[in-house]
Amino acid sequence: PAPRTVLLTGAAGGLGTLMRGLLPSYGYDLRPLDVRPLADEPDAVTADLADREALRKAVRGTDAVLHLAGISLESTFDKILKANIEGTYNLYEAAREEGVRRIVFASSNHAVGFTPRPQGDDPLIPVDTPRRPDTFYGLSKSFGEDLAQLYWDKHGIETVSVRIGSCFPEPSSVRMLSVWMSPEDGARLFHAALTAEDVRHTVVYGSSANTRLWWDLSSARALGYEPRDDSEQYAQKLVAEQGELDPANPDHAHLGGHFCTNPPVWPY
Ligand code: NAI
Ligand code: 15L
Repeated sequence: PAPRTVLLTGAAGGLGTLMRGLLPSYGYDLRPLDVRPLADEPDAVTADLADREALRKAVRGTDAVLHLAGISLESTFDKILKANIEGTYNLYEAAREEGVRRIVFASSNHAVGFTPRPQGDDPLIPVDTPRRPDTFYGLSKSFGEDLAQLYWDKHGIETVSVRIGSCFPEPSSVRMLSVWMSPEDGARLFHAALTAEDVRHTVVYGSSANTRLWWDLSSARALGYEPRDDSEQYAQKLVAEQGELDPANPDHAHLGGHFCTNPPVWPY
């Protein structure tokens, strides 16, 4: 049966807030969790991913987890280790102990961020391109994908790892024209990832059907995902403001963009 009750970790974050708005219309009953309290959600669980008992209780009785919680930018290795690496391990252990069989993991393009971006007629980047993290943050997403594979092979827990590009209401840079995922397409993709059958551990890129797309969406489409949006409607304005990407500029050379050169740092 299709999952109904879904634990949403990172529910207070940007993407979590967007998904709290969009996913209920697909029939999900979301159980929000975040280390930051969610005042407007009476059923929200306030817990840190370090709290194994709280995680075990939070996953109990759910059909699936949409795992968005964690540090979403670059930080010190110690902080990334605690929140993203140990935190994701704690979540998978809780799922194993409580018999939850499906996790959708918010991976990131920064797991492969040092991959040169396609230019001209170069082929799209396939999902099995070697991982080339651009930050400790990207490294933690690479770890999460390996953890997901281990829990499939060893424990039969299925995961779709979604290497999200940039999921915000609108793209705000020329790079984002290539990697943007509209929130509505994000909800479509997470819905497909939660419901597709026999996914084992599948890695997909998460973006809209952008004219300037850099990577191959075929593994996402194989889940039943049909993106409807294209960032090109924002191109004229962004290119007028910022210019086209410059092949000689190191900030523009790789999939991960400025994360490769000067990554934004987690402020907490
Ligand atoms: P965000 O930073 O707005 O939200 C992350 C949430 O996780 C925050 O509410 C934070 O309080 C919570 N969190 C952090 N550490 C925690 C811990 N130890 N225990 C419990 N909760 C904790 O990030 P955003 O943009 O919403 O991203 C969500 C997820 O998607 C992240 O895992 C991020 O790495 C991933 N992602 C997001 C992209 C995007 O375009 N928004 C792109 C690629 C990946
Ligand atoms: C990410 O992984 C970040 O979480 C998000 O804030 C964006 O910066 C995105 O990548 C991006 O590559 O634009």
